[in-house]
Amino acid sequence: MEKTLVILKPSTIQRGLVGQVLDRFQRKGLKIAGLKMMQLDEKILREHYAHLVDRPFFPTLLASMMATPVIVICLEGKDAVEVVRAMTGVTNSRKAAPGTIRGDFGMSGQENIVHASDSVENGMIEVKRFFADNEIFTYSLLAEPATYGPDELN
Ligand code: FUP
Repeated sequence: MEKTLVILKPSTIQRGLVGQVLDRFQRKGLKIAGLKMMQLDEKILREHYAHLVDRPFFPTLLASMMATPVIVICLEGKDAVEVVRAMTGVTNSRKAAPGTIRGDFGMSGQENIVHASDSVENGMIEVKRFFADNEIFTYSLLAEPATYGPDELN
């Protein structure tokens, strides 16, 4: 099934929201295929945010993402990328719809709680960027037959 990368950013760690954010993904029915804490550095962030390196806010984005360790999560499920992006909400938390993670937990464009892959292709690239192959697990959830209909499990 499709995989996507989520990062619980330093704002989530500092504000004590790790459990609540992770709980939302599990309640939705997404499977945790990988999860670990890591300290990001400039090298991986320049790669991850390559589309933003020339923007004026990039230095503060770097500092923000390195302020504490982060928690990286690989979530798996049908249409996982689209589902997780919808749950995340738009970039600026003040504009994110209530009911989304950013909309419910954030007040900032930069300190916006989570990163979520924005396309299926980037999901695959980003999972590989943050996880070694042996850190991604394949297993069955007993709840799967109650989570999906049979024709959704391909
Ligand atoms: P998103 O896909 O919603 O995470 O948004 P982007 O890839 O455009 O931005 C990545 C991160 O850069 C955001 F999560 C926060 C930061 N950012 C700013 O601080 N200011 C901006 O104007 C845009 C992005």
